[in-house]
This record gives sequence, C-alpha cells and structure tokens, in this order.
Amino acid sequence: MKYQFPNDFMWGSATSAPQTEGHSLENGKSYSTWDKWFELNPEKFNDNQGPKNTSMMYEYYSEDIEHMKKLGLNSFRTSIAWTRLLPDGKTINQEAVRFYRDYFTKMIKNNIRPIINLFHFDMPWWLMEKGGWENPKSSDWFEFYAKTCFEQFGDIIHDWITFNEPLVHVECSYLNGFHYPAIHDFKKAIAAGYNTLLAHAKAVRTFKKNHYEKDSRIGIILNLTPAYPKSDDKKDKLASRRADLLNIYSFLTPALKGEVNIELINLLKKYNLIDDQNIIYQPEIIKFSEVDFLGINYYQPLRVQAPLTEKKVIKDPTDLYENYIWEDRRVNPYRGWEIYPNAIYDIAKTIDKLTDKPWFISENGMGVANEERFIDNSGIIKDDYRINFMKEHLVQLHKAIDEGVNCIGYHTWTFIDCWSWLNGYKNRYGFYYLDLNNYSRTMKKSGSWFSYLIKNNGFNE
Ligand code: BGP
Repeated sequence: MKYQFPNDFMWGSATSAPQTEGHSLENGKSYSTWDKWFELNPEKFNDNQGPKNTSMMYEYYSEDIEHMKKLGLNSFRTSIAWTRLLPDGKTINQEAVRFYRDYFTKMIKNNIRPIINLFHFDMPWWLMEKGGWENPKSSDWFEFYAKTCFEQFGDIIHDWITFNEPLVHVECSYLNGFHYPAIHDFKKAIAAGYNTLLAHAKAVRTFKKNHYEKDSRIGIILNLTPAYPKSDDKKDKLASRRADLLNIYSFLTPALKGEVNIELINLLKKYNLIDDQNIIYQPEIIKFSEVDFLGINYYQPLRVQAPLTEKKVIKDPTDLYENYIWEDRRVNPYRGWEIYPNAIYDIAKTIDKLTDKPWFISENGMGVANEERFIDNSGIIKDDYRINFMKEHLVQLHKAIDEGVNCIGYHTWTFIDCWSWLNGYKNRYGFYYLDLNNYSRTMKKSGSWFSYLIKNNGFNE
C-alpha cells in the first residue's frame, strides 16, 4: 500500500450518548439541557428535530455492533449520559448500569475497543438550574459522576476521556448562542471554562488515585483548530497567537503539563476578563490535569487577521482576532466549513514538538445535506466526496506519521448518521444512512471504502 499505517493503528468512529441513544426521557434518565431546551423552544431546532428520536442506539446497540464489525472497526468512542447514570446527580440508575455494561461488553466481545467519554455537551438540567459550569461547585458534582463511572465500568473500560471539546460547550453556551443558556458574556465563558478545567483535573485525580490500573489510561479530546494569520504583518501574527492561546493552549497546556498557560492568563488579566469572584485559582488541583493520551478533533482551520478597530474593552474573542475568508479556500457548502487537509499535518507537528504522549485523531468528517440525491440504482449513497475528504486528510496524517509523530489512530465522525444539536438531522456524516421513518441503517459507499482501508491498514491513492 502506498499509504501504509502503523501496526495496531486504531481505526474507528466516534459518537456521543445524546446524539445516538434516543429514549431521552425514558428508563430513568433525567433532563439534560438539550431535552429541556427542546421542550422550551422546539422551533430553534432544525425541522423540530429534538434529542428524543435519534439513531435509537439504546435499543439497537446489539445490531449496531454487528454494523461496526461489518466495517471492521477495532475501536469506537461514545459517551455515558450523566443524566442517565445519575439522574439526580447522586443516585445510581441501575437500568443505566445494565445498559452501558451490556453495550460495552458486546463491543469488547467483538474486538472493538470502547473509548468512553464522560461529557459530550450534555449538562444535566438539575445542575444547570444551579448555574451549570458557572458554578464553582460544578467540578465536585462532576468528580462524583466520574468516580461512579470508574467504579461501575472500570473493570471493562480501559480508555477514558473526561471531556469532548471542552471549549465548545463554553463558547456555544456563553458566546455564540448554539447551546443553552445561549447568552453572551465573555467573563462568564472564562469562568465556565475554568470550572470545566477543574472538573477535568478532579476526574483525573480520582482516576489516578483509585482506579489506575496498568493498562488503563485517561485523556481529553480537544478541537485544536490552528489559526492561520492573513499575512506576516506583526498585527496579524499577534491576532493568530491570541487565537491559539484561547482556542488551543487554554486546555492543551494543562493537559500536557498540569498547569494553566501563563501567557493566556496574562492576556485575560490585561483585559480584565478574569472575575475573581467566579474563579478560585487552585494550582494544587490543576496539576492533576495532565493526561496519558490525547484525542484531537479536526474539521476546519481558523483564518484570522488583526481586529479592524482596536478595542479597549474586550467583549468577545473577535475583539482580539477577526476571522477572514482565505481567497483560495475550498468549502463544504452544507456545513459552511473550509476544507483544509494540510492543517492535520500542521497540528501533528505542533503536538510532536510539545509532547511524546500518544494521541489520535478522534473526529474528522464531512457533513452533507440531502444525501438521498446520491442514491444509485442499487440503493446505495455514493458519497465519493466523503471518501475523498478522508483520503486527503489521511495523506497528510500519514506524512506526519512517516516523519515520526506518535499518532495511534484515526476516528471518523461518524458511524451512523446522528442527531446534531440545533442542526437536527440536516447534515449527515455517517458510514450508514439512517432512515428516520423506520430507523433502518444502510451502508454508504464510504463505509465500504473504510472497511477496505482497515483491512489493508492503508490505501493506495
Ligand atoms: C464536533 C462534535 C460532535 C459533532 C461534530 C460535527 O464538534 O464533537 O458532537 O456534532 O462536531 O458537527 P455538527 O454536528 O455541528 O455538524
């Protein structure tokens, strides 16, 4: 094979509990902010599609593991729903324990390594009513939840993740309106981010103290979107550095070193963005944030330039750096995201300079609307655009691996078309097409290609 990957490379897909399980208020599960928000404002969700009816893996998981096998996946990431396992934050829901144990055990029996994440944007409603991540005590609630997960499933799960893209629930809830409570307040965003970091550190601390076994590891998944400056001009470069501090190093420095990024703290202090009332700096806890391994989600780069007007009072990250459209860009028109595979190589090299820890691409994929257009006579969706997207990204990843970076796997987003937050089912990402009328799953052309790739541990062109 022209592009041969290392032995034991993890090939898989990623998803999350809220986007797949369905039955969102059944079998003992309590409300997450998504369940509640949908009840309060269904019109905000594309086509009124809420989290109740997703791909219904809660009942289809046995069959779906067969589908994973057909692809040849050797690993799979999903999450536990905090609201299902601990509906009131304190009491274990035994039905949830039964469900998750059976789901994970079946994967393992089929040689699919589960990578289990604790939080994928699904804040419990009872905690949201207490302020969610803005509340400094939220990290204690999370630590209790994490400990419960390790106790209930630590005998079968060996790869743990604390958070998926911790930056995203912060910016979407407190800056850009895509997650509940959808307010705009930079200071609150920073407090919520800091409390999320504390929660991560406390979960790692608990894991290492009580549940660390020889073959177990704990990590975090970060969306490390690199910021490319518009020009070599000093001001544009400063803007891109600031973007990287906020978007990359806010969580990457703690995850690699067990300390906050001082340059970032100085920037936030300079603009009076750290609110001492909400942030109680606890380096003795932050030191536990260092992880064993790292997941990197990559979809699109960030293109930045210096702000067009200089502001004294900073109310938004875009007051520190502004986005611009690169004239040569290629774009996925459905999601509106730039397609730039070279960034995967750049990220790999950046990580390589910072650490020897193992890492993997934990999400990469292409969401496309109305894929029924591409169904051929045999009833298969010919998603060649998705195959090309993966190939282009894998070529870049392969180049970096060839140069020695410690990348141990590649996971796509996603396995079966899944529910996507406010976008509902608009953009589809799966290897399997989901028919929402009867929940049937049909493999797309990209699924066949991925299984060929796994079988050969590589591809030719
Ligand atoms: C990532 C999230 C996923 C998923 C994916 C695709 O940031 O971790 O949950 O949603 O993006 O994005 P979207 O569903 O918004 O198109």
